[in-house]
Amino acid sequence: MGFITINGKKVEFTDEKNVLTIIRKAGIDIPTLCYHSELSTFGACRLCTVEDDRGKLFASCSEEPRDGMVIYTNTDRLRKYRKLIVELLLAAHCRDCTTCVKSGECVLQNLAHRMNVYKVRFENHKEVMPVDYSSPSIIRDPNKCILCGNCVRVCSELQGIGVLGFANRGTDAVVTPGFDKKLSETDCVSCGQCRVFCPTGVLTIRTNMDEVWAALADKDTRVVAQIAPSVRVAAGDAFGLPKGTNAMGKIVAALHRMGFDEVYDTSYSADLTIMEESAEFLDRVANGGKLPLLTSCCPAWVKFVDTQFPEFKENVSTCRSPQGMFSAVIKEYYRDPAHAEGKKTVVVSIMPCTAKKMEANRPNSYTKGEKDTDIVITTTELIRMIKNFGIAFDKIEPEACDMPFGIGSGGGVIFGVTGGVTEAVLRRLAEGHDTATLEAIANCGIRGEEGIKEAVVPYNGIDVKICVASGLANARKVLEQVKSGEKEYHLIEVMACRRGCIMGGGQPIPAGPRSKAARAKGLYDADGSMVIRKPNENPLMDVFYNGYFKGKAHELLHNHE
Ligand code: HC1
Ligand code: SF4
Repeated sequence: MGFITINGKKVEFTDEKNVLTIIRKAGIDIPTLCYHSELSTFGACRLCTVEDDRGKLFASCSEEPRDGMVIYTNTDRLRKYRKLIVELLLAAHCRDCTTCVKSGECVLQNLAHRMNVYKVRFENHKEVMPVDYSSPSIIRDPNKCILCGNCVRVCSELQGIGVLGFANRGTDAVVTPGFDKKLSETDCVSCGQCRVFCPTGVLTIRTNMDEVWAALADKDTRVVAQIAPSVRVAAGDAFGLPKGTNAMGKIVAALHRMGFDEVYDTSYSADLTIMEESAEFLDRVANGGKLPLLTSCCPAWVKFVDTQFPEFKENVSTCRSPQGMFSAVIKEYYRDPAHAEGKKTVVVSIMPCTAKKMEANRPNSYTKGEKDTDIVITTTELIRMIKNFGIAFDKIEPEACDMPFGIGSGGGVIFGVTGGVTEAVLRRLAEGHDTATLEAIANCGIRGEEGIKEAVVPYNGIDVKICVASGLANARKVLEQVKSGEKEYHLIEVMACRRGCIMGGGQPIPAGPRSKAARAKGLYDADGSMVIRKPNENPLMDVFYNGYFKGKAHELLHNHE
């Protein structure tokens, strides 16, 4: 423990790794473009530079705290220094702020405003580079790059893939995929985490909002929405609701106002996933099938296995994701002329995830030659549509989902946070449904912030060994250990994003470090307040397996290649 004096005030520190963290802890908003607490320190932008009592300038992100240090964060000299940095960055930056998707949320734009840079004194002589539209999920516009390196570090350090890197030197330096490839030609898994960490508008979500408006405007089209679990605890961020607020009822109401004919909760098909995946798991255990079983809901993870660990392909569950299952079920229902009433059906999936756009376009996301999910929009696009429609989201009264598919269990809702799929499987397999049983499952080791979690759960005479990982760099570690024989598991759940879909690449960019915890709590609270907590106790499961869809589970709920 020690003290440093910041702007004349003594501040205590303990194990903070750099001066910048202590400055922020003291409630001072020091600017940076390249620092992120979850990534290695790069020290490139120099905006977090501070001045000490002897007039020395240093970047606070790369300086270890020392007891007795005296620093100033906002002297006249520092203001001029930072303003010049921003001016120089803008000099080499494209100037289409009015139409840039990032406008209003761009860190560089905000800094220019804050520092009163109202005119860029220098001409931009940089050659205009082509924009990469090749990915179904992410658009990459290198003309807006400020070389902060965040995307490079996220993709290699958190996701363990390393699609992006630096090339060339000096004023020719750029961030690009290797050999100047397009994103679609690389091992990019469409997770969108580079977009979350990009401070400007280089990496943005490929949007599909106009297709949704077109479907809504067509009177001969039935537009059906499904809303993923984690959308409900992030959408409110954009409308001033407290972090992690469960806004599901408001989202449903907003979609009804916009003209959606039916609105559903993806938790319904998450319950179907649990029914199918637990059956597949028990079958593999009983009949010597490939183990460990790897979950298949997260498309970025599935692509990661395909490209990085093809030897584990057969371990991946054959279950479609909840998105895929729900869309296939809706489409099948309305293929029946008795239900269709002469209308065409368009399924819009509202997801926290950019990779779901890629999943919807995979060859195995078609049934009977028809695309299951027609359009995927992210939470961020949903927010823009709600704003565009002029809905006062904070005031709109909540509404319930529609029928015949409008019931999901709490087990389905917690899919949105890492460990949720496993927890729901364990609920399915447990005999009881009393609070003590559910609490014992919740406390078996699969909840919490760690990137890799393990649990051993006794079931039918065997000790079921489970691993839950989030972040693909962690998933790589786990698969390497399984490969080398160092670890042995029966079930491995992976979500590509840190803490799962709540931090998906299509979510609003979290404001502050508490967002992750607040979103997770929002989902666990939503689960806790539900009458039906176990997927197998959702009354619509029986309706599915013994009613209209009897005998169709295999065709609709599984991948067939
Ligand atoms: Fe997810 Fe899933 S939990 S993958 O993170 O299995 O996107 O929220 O919808 O499909 O249910 C995402 C979330 C989501 C699917 C479910
Ligand atoms: Fe890397 Fe994910 Fe970005 Fe692709 S979308 S470049 S995998 S961080």
